[in-house]
Amino acid sequence: MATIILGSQWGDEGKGKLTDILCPQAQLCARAAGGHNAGHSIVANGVSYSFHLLPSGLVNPNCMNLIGSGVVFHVPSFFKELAELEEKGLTDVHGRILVSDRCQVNFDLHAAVDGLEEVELGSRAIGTTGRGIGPSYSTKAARSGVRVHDIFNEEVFERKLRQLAAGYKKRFGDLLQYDVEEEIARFKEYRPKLAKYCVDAVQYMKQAQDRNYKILIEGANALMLDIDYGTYPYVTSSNTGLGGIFTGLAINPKKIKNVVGVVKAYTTRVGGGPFKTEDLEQAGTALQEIGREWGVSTGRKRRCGWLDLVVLKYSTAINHYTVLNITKLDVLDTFETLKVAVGYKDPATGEEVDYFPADLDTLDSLEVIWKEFPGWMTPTTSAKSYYDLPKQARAYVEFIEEFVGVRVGWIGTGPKREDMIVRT
Ligand code: 2SA
Ligand code: GDP
Ligand code: MG
Repeated sequence: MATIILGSQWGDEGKGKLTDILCPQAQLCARAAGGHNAGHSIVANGVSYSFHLLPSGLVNPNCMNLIGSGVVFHVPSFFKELAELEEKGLTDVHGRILVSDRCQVNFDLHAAVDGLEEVELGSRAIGTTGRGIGPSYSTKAARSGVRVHDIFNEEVFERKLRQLAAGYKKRFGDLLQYDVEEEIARFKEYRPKLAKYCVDAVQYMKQAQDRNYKILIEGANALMLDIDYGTYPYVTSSNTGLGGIFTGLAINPKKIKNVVGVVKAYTTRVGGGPFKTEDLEQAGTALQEIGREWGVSTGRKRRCGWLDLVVLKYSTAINHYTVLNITKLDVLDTFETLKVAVGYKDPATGEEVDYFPADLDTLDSLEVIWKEFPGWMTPTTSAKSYYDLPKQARAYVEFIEEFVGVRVGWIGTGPKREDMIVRT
C-alpha cells in the first residue's frame, strides 16, 4: 500500500515533518520528482535535519529510501547530504538509500546555465533556487541529457557531457563559467563510489509492491509550482502534483491508499510570480517572523500572506487529496483576526470567479473575496487532541474542510514531531 504526501500550495507546507511522522509505518520512503531544490526540515529527538535531494525517510532507522526516476540527480549534493546526516548521528544512511539509474544527472553546468537564464530574464526572473533544475529538465526533454546509468560507461558519459557543454557554450559563450574537463575528472572519483547506490528502480518498485511493502511517497515542491498546473512560467520544471508520482516511480495506482494534501494554515511563496493573498503589510511580516519563513536550501525570505481557498480547491481538483494535513496552525495563535480568500471577483463585471485561471494577466485583474475569522489568541502548541484546540481554531479548520470537501486528518501545532494532532 502507498501513501502519497503532496504540497498543496507553493511549497514549504511541512511535507517533511509529516513524512517523518508516518515513516515508522513504512518500509520504503521514495521521492519521485524535483531535485536538490527541495528543502524539508524535520525536528526529531531534539535534532533539526534538513533534506534537499534525499528522502526524509532516512531519519527512521528501519526505512529504505529511494530516489525515483523522475528526480534530477546532483551527485555532489547526494554525497554532501549523506555526510551531513551522518554527522548529525544518523547511522547506516549509506545502506538505506538507493537511486534509480534512470534519473537525469544534474551537473554544475546546469546550475551555471540556470544563473545565466535568470539574468537574461531580468525583471521577469523566476527566482529559482539556482540549483540547475530548469536546465536539467530542459536537457531531459530535449533528449540531450545524461542519465545515471551513463555514468558507468565512461566513454559514453564523457561524449554526452562534452556535447552538452559544447551546446551551452555555443549559446552563452564566455559568460558560461564551466570547465567540462574538471567535471569529467570529478566523475572519475564519483563513479566507483556511486555504483553501490544505483538500482533499476522499475524492478525495485515491482518487488516492493509484490511484497506488499508499505510505501511512503514524499512529494517535493508543490502543486502551484507544477510545470503544467502551477502559475506558469513561475514554476519549477517538474510535475510536482499527483501525475509526477506515477511518471517518477512506477507505482501501481491500485496500491494507493491515501493522497495527503499538506496545507499551511496561511500561504507562503519563495521566488517570483503571482500570489493573490500576499500581505505586504504588518500581517505578512508577522507571519514571516512567527513562522520563521525562510528557505531551507537558499535561506531566502519567503513571501507571506493569508490562506487562499481558491488555490486549495484548484489543487484538490488536480491532486485528488483523500485527506489533508493542516500545518503551522500555531503561527496564527496571536492574530486577532484572520483572513481567508474564498473567491475572486472580476471588478469590471462584479462577477464571481471561483476557479483559478490559467492566464496570469486574467488572474492579476481579479480581486480577492475575503472572509474574516476571529482569532483564538491562545497558544495551540500544547494541544494534544482536537478538542483541546480553542473553538475558533476548530471553526477555522472545519471551514477549510467544508470548503474543499476533504477531511482534515492531521493538524500541526509546532515544528517538533510531537506537535501534531491526529484527528480520528
Ligand atoms: P527551481 O529552482 O527552478 O525549482 O525554482 C523555480 C521556482 O520554484 C520555487 N521553488 C521552491 N519554493 C519553495 N521552496 C523550495 N524549496 C526550498 C525550501 C527553497 C529555498 O524548502 O525552502 O531554500 O529557497 C523551492 N524549490 C523551488 C522557486 O522559489 C521558484 O519560484
Ligand atoms: P516542506 O518543504 O513542505 O517539507 O516544508 P519545509 O521544511 O521547507 O518548511 C516547513 C517549516 O515549518 C520547517 O521549518 C518545519 O520545521 C516547520 N513546521 C512544520 N510543521 C509545523 C507546524 O505545525 N508549526 C510550526 N510552527 N512549524 C512547523
Ligand atoms: Mg521546503
